[in-house]
Amino acid sequence: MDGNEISKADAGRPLRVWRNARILTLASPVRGLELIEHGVIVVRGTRIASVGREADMPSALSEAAEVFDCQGRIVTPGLIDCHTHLVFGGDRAMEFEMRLAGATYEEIARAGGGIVSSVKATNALAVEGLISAALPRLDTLLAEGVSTIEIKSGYGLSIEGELNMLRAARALEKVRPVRVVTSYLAAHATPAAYRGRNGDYITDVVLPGLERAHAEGLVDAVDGFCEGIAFSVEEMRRVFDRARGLGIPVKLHAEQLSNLGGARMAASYGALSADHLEYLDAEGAAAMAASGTVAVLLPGAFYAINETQKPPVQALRDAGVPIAIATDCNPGTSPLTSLLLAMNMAATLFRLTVEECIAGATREAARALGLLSEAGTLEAGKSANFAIWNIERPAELVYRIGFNPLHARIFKGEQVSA
Ligand code: DI6
Ligand code: FE
Repeated sequence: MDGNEISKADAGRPLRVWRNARILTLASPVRGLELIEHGVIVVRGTRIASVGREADMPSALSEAAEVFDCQGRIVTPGLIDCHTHLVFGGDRAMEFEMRLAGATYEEIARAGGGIVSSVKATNALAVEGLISAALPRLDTLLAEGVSTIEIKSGYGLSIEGELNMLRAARALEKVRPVRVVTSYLAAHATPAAYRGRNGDYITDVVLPGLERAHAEGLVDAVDGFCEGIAFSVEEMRRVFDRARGLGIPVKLHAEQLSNLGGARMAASYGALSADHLEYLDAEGAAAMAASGTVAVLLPGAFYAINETQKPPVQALRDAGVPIAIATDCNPGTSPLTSLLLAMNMAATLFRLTVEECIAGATREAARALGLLSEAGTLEAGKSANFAIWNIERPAELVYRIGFNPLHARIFKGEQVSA
């Protein structure tokens, strides 16, 4: 269904109004965290019809079929987690213990642990099992006001395994009130049978798997892990060339553990985002700015692997690169199911401002998913996804640690329980 069909479907629906709200629209970077006091959000069907001050919208309340009183609470766009590996089997608690005993993430990966061990646990599950495994994680995110989530494949590493992960990701949208966006990440690690033969793995699995997944309508974007322990810039080009041929946007895990120039290469394909970026240099930032590629910062992974190199936040700002924040929820390097905590970490560890953190989990996260025309801000025409919070100041969303101030979540114009 495209946007026009939706608005046609919404056209005859009654108006519903949320009033007495202090609204953070995030619509304009210039107005920053300015609140609309005594604000009103008018919703028709699944979409926002208008947003403004009650005093300026005299007819809004009288025409409404239903009026909800926000009782002076702050309302933001529904949060968007734009980088997760939410679907997987098993866990990696044992590796966590190994790291505490001194092993590094790269050593564990090279010894056959790491991503490859999650592949075994993931491929042991059918689609139903993958859905069940992911649901508790998804519910935790939704309970914090998340309305849109990106979910990657990448723990199948076989054509069927990758397809099953993407089918599970798509199915989550049917069983919970959430928008799911998928990324095909077969180029995440090399399975044991292809050790040392990345090129063959790309030829035999990654490229034909992409064709299959795309034909099934399972792929919204193509991703890769560009790293010394994973895929080189040249190998990723082969994958991106195929994505381009199929008309699918790309994104990349780049410069997480070393600087291979992945972000620059991704930018040359007009990538939606380059993610992690701890080792990004000024040249990479300039390339991202020129292509409008969003920097997705993942402080949960930085924290969990005890990284000390911080992403070059000031260089990103200076170059004018949009910055988003996500959980990177995954069993290895970021077993994190709190976007609010990721925002707190981005502020405390990376020194992002409160405004950057809130925009990073709303407007800029939508941009990173190519969804800015329908999500990420509270503006007429967008999906009526918002979060109502028990807070006095926007900064409370970022400042608290391990506290969930969500009062209610509205998804497509309906209040939903989680
Ligand atoms: N970078 C990460 O941090 C995760 N994937 C990636 O490409 C790690 C995934 C894992 O260790 O299971
Ligand atoms: Fe990741």
